[in-house]
Amino acid sequence: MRLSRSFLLLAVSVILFFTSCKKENKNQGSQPASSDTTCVTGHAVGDGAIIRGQYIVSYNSSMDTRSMSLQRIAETSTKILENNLIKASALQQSFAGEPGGFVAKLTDEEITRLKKDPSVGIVERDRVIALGICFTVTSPRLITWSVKRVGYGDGTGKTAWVIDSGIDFGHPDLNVDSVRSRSFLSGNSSPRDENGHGTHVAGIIGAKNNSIGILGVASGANLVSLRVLDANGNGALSSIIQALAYANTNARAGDVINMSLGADTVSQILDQQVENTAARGILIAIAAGNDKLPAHNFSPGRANGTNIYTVSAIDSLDRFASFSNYGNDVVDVAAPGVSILSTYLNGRYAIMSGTSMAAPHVAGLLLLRGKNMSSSGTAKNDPDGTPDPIAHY
Ligand SMILES: [Ca+2]
Ligand SMILES: [Ca+2]
Ligand SMILES: [Ca+2]
Repeated sequence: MRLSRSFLLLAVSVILFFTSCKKENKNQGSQPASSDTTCVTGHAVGDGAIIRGQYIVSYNSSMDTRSMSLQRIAETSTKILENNLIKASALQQSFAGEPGGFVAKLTDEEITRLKKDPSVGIVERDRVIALGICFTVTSPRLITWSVKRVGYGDGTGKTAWVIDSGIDFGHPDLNVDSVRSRSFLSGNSSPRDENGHGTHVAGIIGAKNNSIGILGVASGANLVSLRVLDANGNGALSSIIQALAYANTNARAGDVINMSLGADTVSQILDQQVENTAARGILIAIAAGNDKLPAHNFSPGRANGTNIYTVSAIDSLDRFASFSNYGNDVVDVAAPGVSILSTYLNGRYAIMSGTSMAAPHVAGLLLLRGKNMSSSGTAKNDPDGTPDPIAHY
């Protein structure tokens, strides 16, 4: 039986990739596969590609934009553009957070002028993020091997912010916070999932303790959808930065942000947003990525600091997943990420693989335990020679 493996990597270069191999088999059993060699992952077409002419501009860190309204930030951005003889129509989006900034269409000459402006921090190219997803739709079972492995508890009243492809708002096994959910996709204001990846991640964190489906690590938690990936698993680096900025100003200390995605390069603006948000007491679980490479090559997994947990993947036998990124200069902990059963679009359930699935196990534990999250055992055959501790309640 061929099983899926989906993986999401967040590359800082603003490209996410997924493999594409969709299978739906309603009669399939729900036994987890111990192998991660089926359904080989690959880079999705377009992942990491430059979005021509589009740039992310952060304000100088001395500018306090965190408490400013988006309207006010947009006015400030427009003023910066005008001061540098750039037409206001260049402005695409603005964001608060730490650092705040904006997304704009710019020429090389305009960038040169902007970089000299003391109110500007960093100017980065915007990039495509594309996920390769591979999954098998299957039948549910109440307590999956992976949730049993890390431990679980009651997440009622706790909040996880899921930066991903959205969440299936109608799924009977999920408690979605529709009021605070947002889309950061340009031209699409719905935070509902049309891809399946975000719904799968959300279920691992907080599927309800009821008579159906599965049990999440922190069952019943409030799940906020911050949508940055479209139906095909594609998005932009600038959307991830905007979503994080929104969470920075709306989440509370003790809340958890899950980032099962990444760029295929480094983004200083994204890393700064992660580090400054975590410094506010908001806990952040981040997928290490699925490139079989050092995790320090990619944002936001490379971001380090208190309250930041970069997560590698293991299988049901505690073996380090063949696809997982590694390196304890940035990786903090391992969690199950091979053949993981969770919620899927339209009230269904599916099996996916990737560090994308490992991070939300840690997100659930962080909701329950915060900094007191423990570990149990270590990853076997960890390629960097320092076995990662396996996250546990
Ligand atoms: Ca359930
Ligand atoms: Ca780290
Ligand atoms: Ca390691």
